[in-house]
Parts: sequence; structure tokens; C-alpha cells
Amino acid sequence: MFGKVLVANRGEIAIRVMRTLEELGVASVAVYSEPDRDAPHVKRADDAYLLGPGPAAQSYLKIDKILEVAGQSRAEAIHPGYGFLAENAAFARACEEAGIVFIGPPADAIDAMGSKTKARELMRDAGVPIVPGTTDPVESVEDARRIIDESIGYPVAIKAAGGGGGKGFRVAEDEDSLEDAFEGAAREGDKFFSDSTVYIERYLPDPRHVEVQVLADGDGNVIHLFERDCSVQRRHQKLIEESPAPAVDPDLRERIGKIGTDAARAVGYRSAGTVEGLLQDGEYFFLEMNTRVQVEHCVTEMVTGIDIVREQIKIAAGEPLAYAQEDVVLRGHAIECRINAEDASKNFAPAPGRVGSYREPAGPFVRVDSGVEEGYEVLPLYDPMIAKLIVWDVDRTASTKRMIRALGEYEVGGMKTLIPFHQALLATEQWARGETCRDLVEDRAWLRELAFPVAEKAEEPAEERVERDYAVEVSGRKFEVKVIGAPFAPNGAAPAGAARQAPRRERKSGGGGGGAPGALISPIQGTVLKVAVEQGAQIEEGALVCVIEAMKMENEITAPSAGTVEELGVSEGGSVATGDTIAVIK
Ligand code: MV4
Repeated sequence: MFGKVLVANRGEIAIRVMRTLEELGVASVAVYSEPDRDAPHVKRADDAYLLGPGPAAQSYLKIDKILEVAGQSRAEAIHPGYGFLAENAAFARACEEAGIVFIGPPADAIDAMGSKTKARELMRDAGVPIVPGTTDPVESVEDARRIIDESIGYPVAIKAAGGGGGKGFRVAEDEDSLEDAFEGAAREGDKFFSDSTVYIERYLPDPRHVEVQVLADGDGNVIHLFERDCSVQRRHQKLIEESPAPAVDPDLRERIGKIGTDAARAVGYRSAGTVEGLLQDGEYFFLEMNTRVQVEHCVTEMVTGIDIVREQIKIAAGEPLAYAQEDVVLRGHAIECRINAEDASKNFAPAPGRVGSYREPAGPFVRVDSGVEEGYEVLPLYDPMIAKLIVWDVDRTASTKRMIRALGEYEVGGMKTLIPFHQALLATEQWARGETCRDLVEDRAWLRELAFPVAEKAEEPAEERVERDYAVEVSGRKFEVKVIGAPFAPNGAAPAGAARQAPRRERKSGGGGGGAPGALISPIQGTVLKVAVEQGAQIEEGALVCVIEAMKMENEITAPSAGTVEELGVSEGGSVATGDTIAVIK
């Protein structure tokens, strides 16, 4: 086993990995960006090193700097978590060249699954069912039209070859919408993955998203840990995940488990991975493989009792799998709710801000994987998912009740999160019947009912302390220093607690108002993909104003109230900063 592992990530997943490292007797090294100096993942690690400024491109994505820190800290391996560098084959190769173990699959497996056309071809050849459609790239709209007429038929899904997780995904209902869909998918593929290649699949009208967790070791042992259902999504972001899948019976479970292990074998997989697929009318089709540990791996841990991250680390250290397929037993039912700093009533608008009072739920079979704590400021710079709540119980009905109970105990003061959304959704008939809930997640009127009370005031933790912890950086390496004594109060001005919480940034989030009357303020920084209104237009409350792309996510900004667009501060293709006025609506 390794002596020390660097965790090249932040937030809840970095902490999740460090917990298992500690249990394995392995020291952990955190890395952090400047605004993450005091982040919980930094405090959780045995050692911490600064990477650079806030933007991920200058910190969490900086391969050279991360490898330099790995060398400096004498880490033998790097765990990439999910996102950032987790599915970057060049990073996996760079680790190998630097003599550091990448805790993940071989770079070739990342490459093979990274190209969705290549993956489809490999899967088809391995006898894995894929969604009917093309495996070769489709060069032009004319080619697309011909191929669809000859073999696929409408409706079709046009997808970017470099894509995944719904990025660069468009639907063409008929020939008239084909050109728009084709060009949209190609443009998005080019923008996000520098690859405008697209392929075509038959569009399945109402599938379920069902994925299989696999584990593969270096000795050729490949097992699956059953399936997860992640059908409750919004704009391709998963919101709720569960295991087992409500629409899967034991026969189908065995079939899709085998599809998962066949897929992993076909690319020489090693490590933990997930085979994603679509389930419709009892038919299962391979969609893509995620070559990393996923956000929702926890529900599988709850129903199998297997620590997936522990297995992943052991495999990377060269140990064989501790489980044979027969050893893996599915027991009970687990649900995970993603706790995002988002306002569902405003169509899931980002809602960054400072966490006031913070209390996590507890009790039997309740698990919280969180990346935040009281006083922590959720920055618009990173993923809005601040925590995950996972529960287990004997069956889906009991598990749902337990989740609603735990959500009720969860207190995140001064912030807007998805907690009320989850409480409302899990109480619906649709959820109880095991439906995909697509109608609800897209129902603006239903979402608006989840509005947060208005005069909500951020609570401040205001504890007096005379014992103070400081972090100092010596040549970029972080040390913790405890200073015990009188509070530092220059000119008798600042009380003890204030310095710790300051500087309290002015709340500029669109959620809490702010700015001139009627001003719609941008809660995030990003690129304006689309402007849906014109100056002078009369718009309804909740109407789409613009779409801002940030952190590879498209965020719909909607009108907080009905009125006339008196000013418009954004244009398509332009950029906006947090706090900028998008529009003035009176
Ligand atoms: C599809 C599809 C229908 N037909 N592909 C791809 C990424 C993932 N986030 C959802 N994806 C879909 N791919 C074809 N050929 C429908 C979806 C889809 C979906 C699937 C299951 C459950 C919820 C979904 C929500 C949006 C899109």
C-alpha cells in the first residue's frame, strides 16, 4: 500500500477520498487554489499545498504544478476524484512518466471511452448492445439526412463524439429540425472538446438512465456492483440517484451487470468505473463509460457494503480484488440527493453565498458527504454541488421516508439549496410510482411553488474566540498555526469573530435582489450563449432572459417578475461577471 497519496480535487470528493486513505493508514496531501485556503478539504488533509489562483485552469487543472507538488510532498500516487483531471488521459500518462501512480484506469482505456464513436464501435464489436445509430462520424447534414432516411428514422439524437453527460446533445424530431440540431451539436462539441465530430443515435422518447458500477483489478478480474438509476436529471445534471433501479428485476439485473463487465473487459479496464446506459421497455443500451469514481457511487456502497474508493486505491496499489462476483450481495435500497447551491424555484439558478448556521442530519443509515461547513463561502467559481445526502433502508418506500426525514433535519442557513426541491419531489406520486419525473423537473409552475421565503437574512456565526488558528504558507506549503491569546483588535475595532469571517462580500446574487430596482443581476460569471429577450419586450415572470455558460454548465437566467425590459446589459457571445446587470425589468 502507498505511504502517501495526493488528492487532486476539492470539496466533498476530496474529503471522501481522504477518509478512506486514513482508514488504509495512508497519509493524504491536499491541493488548493487561493480562494480555497480555508476550505474543509484543506483542513482534512495531513498536508496541503497551494496550486495557484481560483480559476481551475490556473489551479486544479494545472498538470505540471500538481506533479511538482506530488514530487515535493513525496506522494506515491494521485487520486483525481471526479471532474477536473479525472478523465484526462494526458494527465494519467504524465503521472506515469513522473513515476507516480494514477489512481484510475490505464490512459488507453480513458482514450477509448473518451471518444464516443470509438467507444460505440468497440462495444458493438464486443457484443454490447448500443443505441441503434452510427459508429462512424457523420460528416455533413446531407450525410445525416441520407443515413437517417436509410436506416435510423426520426426522431434522432445528434451527439458530439467528444461529448458525454449530455454536452453537445441535440434532438431532431424531423427533417426540418435536423440542420439546427446537427450544427448545434457540432458547435458545442467544438467549443467544449475542440472536436466538432458528431454521430447519430435513434432518439428514445422516455428512457431511464441506468448505470452499472464495475470494479476491475490488474489480474483481469472484473465484477459489477449492480446498477443505479439516475433518471431524475435537469439539463443533464443528475439530481437524485438510487440503487437498486426501480425498473430493473433480477433477470434484467443480471443481464445489464454482464453488459457492464463485458464493456469494461473490452477496453482492458482496471479500477472503478461506470457503464452508463438507457433502459426502455426492458431493452438496455450502452451509452458511454465514465472512467472515474462517480458522484453517486455512495448509493452502491450502501446497498453492497463495499467501499468503492478503498477498492479503487487497493487496485491501483496492485492488490487483487477482494471480492468475487458471488460475494457481492444487494441489500435494501439507497437514495442520494445532491445538495446544490441552487434555487429550484428560479429554474435552478446558481445561488452561491456564505453558509450561515450549518447542521447535518444524522440517525440510523444516514450519510452526509459534504464539502462545506459553517461560515464557508460557496464560490460561483466551482461546482454548485456542496454536499450529498445518502440514506439506506430496507426498501424504496422506507428509504424515501428516511430521506424526507433527513432532509428536514438538514439546516444550511443563509443559503438557497435544493433541499426544498428534494423534499417536494420525493413526496410526489410520480416519485412513489418510480417515474423519471421529467414532467416535474421541467414544470416551471411547480418549481415556482418552491420559492424561498423573501426576507431571509443570512445568519452569522458570531462566536467570541481567543484561541485562533492561522494557516501560513511557507514556499507554497501550508502549515497550521494555533495562536492563543487576546483577540487581535487594531484600534479596538474588530471583535474576535469578525476577522475570521471577514471580508464579508457584498451579496450580489440575483436571488437576494440587490442592485438598482428591477435590476436582474448575474449570479455567476460566464459566457452568454443566448439572449432570449429584446429591449422593450414585455415579459412574464419566470420567462427566459438569457443562458449563461459557466463551468461547462448552461444556466438559464429567468425574469424574477413580469415587466418591460428597459435595459439589456448582455449580448450573445459576450461575457458577464458576477454582479453585472443582465437586464432592468420594470
Ligand atoms: C439519450 C436520450 C434519448 N435517446 N440518447 C444523454 C446524457 C444523459 N445525461 C441523458 N442522455 C440522454 N440520451 C438517446 N439516443 C435521452 C437522454 C436523456 C435522459 C435519459 C434518461 C433519463 C433522463 C434523461 C434526461 C435527459 C436526456
